[in-house]
Amino acid sequence: MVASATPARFPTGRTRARLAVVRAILGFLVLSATAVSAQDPSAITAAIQLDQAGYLSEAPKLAMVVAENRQRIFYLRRESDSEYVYANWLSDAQPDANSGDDVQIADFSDFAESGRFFLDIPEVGRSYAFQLGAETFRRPYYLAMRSFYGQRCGIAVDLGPEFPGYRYAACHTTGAYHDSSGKSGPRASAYGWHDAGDYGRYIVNSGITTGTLLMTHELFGPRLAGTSLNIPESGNGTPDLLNEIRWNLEWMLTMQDADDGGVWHKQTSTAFAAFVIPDKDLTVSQVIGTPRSPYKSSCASADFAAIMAMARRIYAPYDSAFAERAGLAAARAWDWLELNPYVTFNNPQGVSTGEYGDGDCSDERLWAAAELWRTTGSDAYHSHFLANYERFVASASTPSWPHMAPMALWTYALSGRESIDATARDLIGARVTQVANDLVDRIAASPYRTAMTSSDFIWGSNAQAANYSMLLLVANALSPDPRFPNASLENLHYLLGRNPFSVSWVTAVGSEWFKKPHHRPSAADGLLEPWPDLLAGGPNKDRNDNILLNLPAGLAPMKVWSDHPDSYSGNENAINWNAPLVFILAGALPDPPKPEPPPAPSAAPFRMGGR
Ligand code: G3I
Ligand code: 9MR
Ligand code: ZN
Repeated sequence: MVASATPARFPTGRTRARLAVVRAILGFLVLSATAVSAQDPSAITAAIQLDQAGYLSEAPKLAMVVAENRQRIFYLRRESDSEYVYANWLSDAQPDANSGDDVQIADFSDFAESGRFFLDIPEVGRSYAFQLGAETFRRPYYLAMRSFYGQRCGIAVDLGPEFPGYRYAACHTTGAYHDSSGKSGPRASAYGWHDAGDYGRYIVNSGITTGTLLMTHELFGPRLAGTSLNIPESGNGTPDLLNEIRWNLEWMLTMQDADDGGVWHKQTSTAFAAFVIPDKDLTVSQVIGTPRSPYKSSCASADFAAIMAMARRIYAPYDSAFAERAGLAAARAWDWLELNPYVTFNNPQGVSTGEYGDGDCSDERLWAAAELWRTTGSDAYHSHFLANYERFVASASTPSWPHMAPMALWTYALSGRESIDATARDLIGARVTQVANDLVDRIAASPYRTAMTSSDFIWGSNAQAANYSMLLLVANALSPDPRFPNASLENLHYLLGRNPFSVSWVTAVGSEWFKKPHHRPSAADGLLEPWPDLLAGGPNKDRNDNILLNLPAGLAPMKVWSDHPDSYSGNENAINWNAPLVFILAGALPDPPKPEPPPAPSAAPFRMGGR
């Protein structure tokens, strides 16, 4: 008996009959022969690669096996008593170009029970235990979103009894205007999230991050309503997702020049901080500009306008005064942008923190126009969008910090506004569906069942995997198709352990997560485990740091990764990477039994001030 080359998602009738026999005979033999070794945790093998958090009962459930010792059959056992519950064929091994591995697939999609289980392959070993159920991703969601609390600047942070010792005092409380900003003297330095493993705050990266999180609320808010993030604001009547985002919005608002409405690019020290805990970094957090008039940059101002327009409509039911403040700020940033559309940013002399430089801000501007129109319905924004969107459609795929057109197109198509242009809506919808269909096919054809192509393995590749899934979920919102959410889960499984390293790339999620992020608090706090809930940048074939450069030559793209604290181009965390993780985890949660949607935003157009 030979396993089929491509395992059918569900065994065919004949396979089922053969399997029944196999289960009867081998199930009995293996039960008695390997129950002991299956219970023995030392039998856990990295050769069985699976989502260490687990799978949804209703979705496809695949694990990967990369072992010299080719086996034919795998068993599923209950964690509590190692009882055998299911068996199936392993697929033939298929060569995977991204990793260079020969991958066998263990498909247990037709096993629909809930609980904790592990896979057992005689002669290979057993897998980590994982969960099956509808709520599998509730805790990963909680952890991934709560990681933003752990990135807060300007306030004492304490993860509490759940993670004892993970805390720091209020940090970076001294702010100033850098010469390049066009202003001078001390200034506020409160609020915001540390960008990554460094302590800088950057408007451009805040833009995509906050936009992704606000979209999470707009698409999946009701699923999250019951999940407290256990943050200082919890219980104040506003959803915790919005409470956490507000911390960053308040910082972004401080970055708008009150004199003209433009927005500075970043607030950081002039060089990256030493590897110390946040409150021990005593460098001054400086507002850094272009460094000639007009000092503010177009990409930052456009991202800011988009975010504040979103905040205008999303916070209206919870805090109307704040929503109005955001709306006013958005309109002013847009007006500045009309006068200054082409001001790009490069690090001024003497500044070596992250650049987030982007030579073309027209996509960010498109996003601002789309969000402003979605919130206000105003013709001025609409005509900018309609005059400019078309050239972005044909190449639109996933967003990234320098490429925001996808977010612009998505929000336009999702707006639900009556004044929507039908041609634009249909063009965008067709493109999103086409890309989603292509991704579904690509995932199905890839032995590791990811959407990743070899060119995706660059700095932050894990976020690219998450963003592919985000696109699939947006496509599902535009035109529902169960293949889209199912495919989105496949990239998530890759991130949570179904990868050549058999590692969960999210700290504190799964059984064996990466341990040494390029994350200053984790490196400096003296605690054994890293801070929880951080997504690693992931494999990076460009090898932009010495750790990756020193790995063996000729590694396949998916293998260029090392769990080393100095590998900032593969093992750092970043807010714009954790954000799509939050989005896709929210997308993997069940709808609430009795849907209680948050109060709908008022149907009347919002006043943005001055318009
Ligand atoms: O856009 C090109 C693409 O066309 C090309 O195919 C590809 C091949 O290498 O490169 C792409 O450019 C990359 C660019 O990011 C856009 O994604 C660069 O190679 C790559 O070096 C660059 O990396 C950025 C890195 O900063 C260096 O500037 C990362 O995206 C960005 O996430 C990272 O951000 C840092 C901040 O500067 C500081 N804080 C930490 C944060 C995360 O590491
Ligand atoms: O710690 C920095 C990290 O946050 C950035 O992503 C990375 C790239 O800009 O730079 C890191 O800082 C390193 C610097 O670039 C080179 N010297 C060593 C620094 C710390 O490892
Ligand atoms: Zn700080």
